[in-house]
Amino acid sequence: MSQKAQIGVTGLAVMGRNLARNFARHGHTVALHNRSYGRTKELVEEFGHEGTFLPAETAEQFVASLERPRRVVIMVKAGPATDAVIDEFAPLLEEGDMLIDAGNAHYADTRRREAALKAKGLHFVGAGVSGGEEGALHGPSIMPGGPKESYDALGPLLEDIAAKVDGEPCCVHVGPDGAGHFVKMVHNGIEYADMQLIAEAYDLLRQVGGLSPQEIAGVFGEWNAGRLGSYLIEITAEVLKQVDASSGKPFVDIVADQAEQKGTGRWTVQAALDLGVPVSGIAESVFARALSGGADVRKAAADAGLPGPSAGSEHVGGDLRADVEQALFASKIVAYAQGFQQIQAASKEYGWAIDPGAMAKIWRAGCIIRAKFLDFIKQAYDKNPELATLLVDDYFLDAVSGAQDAWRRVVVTAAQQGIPAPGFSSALAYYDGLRAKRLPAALIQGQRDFFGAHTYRRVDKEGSFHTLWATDDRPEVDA
Ligand code: NBP
Repeated sequence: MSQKAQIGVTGLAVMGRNLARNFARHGHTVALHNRSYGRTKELVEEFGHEGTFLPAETAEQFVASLERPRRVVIMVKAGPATDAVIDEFAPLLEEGDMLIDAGNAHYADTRRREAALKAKGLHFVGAGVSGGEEGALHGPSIMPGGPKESYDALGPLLEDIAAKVDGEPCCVHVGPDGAGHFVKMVHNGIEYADMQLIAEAYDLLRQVGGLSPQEIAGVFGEWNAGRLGSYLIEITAEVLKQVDASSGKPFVDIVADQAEQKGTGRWTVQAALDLGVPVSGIAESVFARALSGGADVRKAAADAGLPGPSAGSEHVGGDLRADVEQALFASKIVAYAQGFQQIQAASKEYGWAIDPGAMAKIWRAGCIIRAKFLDFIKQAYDKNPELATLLVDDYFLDAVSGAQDAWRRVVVTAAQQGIPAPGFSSALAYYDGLRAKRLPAALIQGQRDFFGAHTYRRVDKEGSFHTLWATDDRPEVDA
């Protein structure tokens, strides 16, 4: 074969197909492969005019059509399918060739695959890709991990097809082995938290403020022009405007109120538990979806008539809309602060040396959480890459200081009116926990020492101590 492709894509369902078209539209010759040839054929028939494609029926033909070092993008169902594809292609590749897993793999799988392929002289790049099918076609946010040297050969192609902000690509080498998929996972976790907070804001405006979905769409439209401006706020207004054609009712009223999940939010929380990072905003959003989906438990509660507050009370002390905007912004800051803290903790744990400001930069377009707000996060980490938490950066400190009275009023109103607002209230509890001079953790240490002789540290001298409790026959010790 004379003509060679700069990049190949195997796995041509909706995501792979659009990524392949995106590469081709940017002038790259793209080798195509799919387990079943039908999808490959379809792509060439429908979109062959968009660029230069080299369709292959077999893995061998596909590999032979690629220039060296070979760059093979895998875009198949995450899990065993990815391993099957790696097992098929690895024996056909040569030293220095690259396998790029652009699916939603768990970062631990990526670490395992990278180590195994490194031993064979191959470069394995776990690349997070966000933006769904539209993003894949028009410019996703791309979070590639893997060896730094593979980025030299791969980065320019990925940067070509990535979303751009002021000409800058939303793609950067995140860090070695599983760093890219880890960051993509946390991106999705933050997305869960963002969506939950927006949903709580809607619920309060509707239930307390008595606004209709159309009116709330207007409120979100206004907010979108301000500091909350983001893709998720924008689409929320669109969803709330929608009227169901068959019933004439607001669309939001005819949808079953049981949120589903594919699992990346859950992975984020599981990883955070292992790292000991309190991502309460993300966790509450995952649990809120689980609660909504627990039809049997919700029915049992409804059947038993679990009582709510005896009398509803008005929102007191401020304008509800303005207060909810403040609560939403402050809670969002907390969720992002927690997510970035998780990225920093993992970076330290695995030696990834991730630049948090660069993550904020590549999330500014192409991905689901794209927002104006990310510019401020980037600036905060540019000023201080070691920032312990975003909450202490001047911009965010000012924002939460300005929001906190309204934020507290909103949480009070939600509690008094019996409206669940786990995102707003847990974010506020986290904020108060961080700023507390003394936490009741001291009492927990006492309890632990009492029942398990786990010892404690003192505020006034160094060392570990155990107290001789009334029921204890061990002596008081400086352990
Ligand atoms: P799917 O996740 O639906 O996977 C379908 C593709 O996987 C087809 O090409 C299929 O081949 C291939 N495949 C399967 Br299934 N088992 C295989 C095996 N054992 N060996 C070889 N190929 C196999 O596709 P998608 O929705 O395009 O998503 C692709 C990846 O991108 C996933 O990891 C997904 O999580 C991720 N992602 C998706 C989105 C999105 O919005 N959809 C967004 C971001 C990331 P076949 O045609 O022969 O059945």
